[in-house]
Amino acid sequence: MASAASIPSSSQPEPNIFSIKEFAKSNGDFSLIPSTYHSISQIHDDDDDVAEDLASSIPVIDFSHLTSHHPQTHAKAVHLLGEACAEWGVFMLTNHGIPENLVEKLMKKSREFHDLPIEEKNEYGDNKSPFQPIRHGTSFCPQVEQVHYWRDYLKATTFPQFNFPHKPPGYREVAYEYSQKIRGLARKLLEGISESLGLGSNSIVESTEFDSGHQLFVVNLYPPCPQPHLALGLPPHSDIGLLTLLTQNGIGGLQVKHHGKWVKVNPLLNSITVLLSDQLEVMSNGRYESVLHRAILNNEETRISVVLANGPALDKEIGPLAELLEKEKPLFESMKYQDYFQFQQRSRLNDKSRLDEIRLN
Ligand SMILES: O=C(O)CCC(=O)C(=O)O
Repeated sequence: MASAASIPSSSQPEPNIFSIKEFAKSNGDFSLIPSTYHSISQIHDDDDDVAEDLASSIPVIDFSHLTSHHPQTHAKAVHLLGEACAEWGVFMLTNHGIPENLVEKLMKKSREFHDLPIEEKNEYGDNKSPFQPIRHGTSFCPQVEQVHYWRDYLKATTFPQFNFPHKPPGYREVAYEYSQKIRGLARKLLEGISESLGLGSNSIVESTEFDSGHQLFVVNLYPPCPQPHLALGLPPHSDIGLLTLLTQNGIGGLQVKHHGKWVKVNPLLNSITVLLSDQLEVMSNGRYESVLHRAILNNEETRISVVLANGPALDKEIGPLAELLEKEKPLFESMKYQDYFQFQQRSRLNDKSRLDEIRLN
């Protein structure tokens, strides 16, 4: 069971924290965070610069244009999608058809899940296997980290088998509906992305066996942090799958790296943020890069983000698409998705370190 540790001073050992939410709750009004959460250097680093002016330049893709039967409208949307993938690796998806009230219910139930007594959440305690179907835990992988991150998570594999907690009542049903809808969106986006690469629309879907592909449903909770300038919710990293689709509870915190600067993502109302992930960088042979992103904190409000990582089938070996290799050399080694997934989930989150390991010179 999670024991609520008290704030450390120099003479106290660092606390062993099982849930940052419980830690924050049981410590009341504290103003200093444990030093094991100091993930941002106090010395100003150029690498940390935020380009305020670029936030409004994040591309917007209208899903209804992408699925339009009008050939010119569709072709223009495919072109814009290709530009967004090549230049940003992130975009906001509008007119996607996911009802607003479904997202509202999802956020409400996600909050209720994280508000359950710790004993109930511990039923899903992360046993360190990335293939455990439902996992609850804190930070990213505390066993291998030097510094920890100010977030708690629920992770569930929701495809090809749907796994999800039965508590709070109604959460499972809402999550099922949402996960199905997100898969549909991801499939259509992958078709558009294939076309934007000059390939047949089914190229990525077929070569990844996407219809039996893996989907990881992640519910992040970031409690208010008294020293948000010192800690991070999640450090810079790229995601493992093909496409990540993200929604949040109206509280900002996501930043993406663009041309060496951090850019805040301020999602348009009711939009879904789409992040290009590592398997897409591999398959496109580097034409479309996965986007480096991080979660920053605030000291006032609890942030929740619901993040669905849509990947290939776990047993599928993924490498640059054969059609692209007719004219160019492969930039990445091929690897089974399950090996990539397992390694990433059990390592320290660190930029694009996993992808760098399969990059060919
Ligand atoms: O909460 C966010 O905005 C980012 C979440 C994220 O990067 C992740 O879950 O991998």
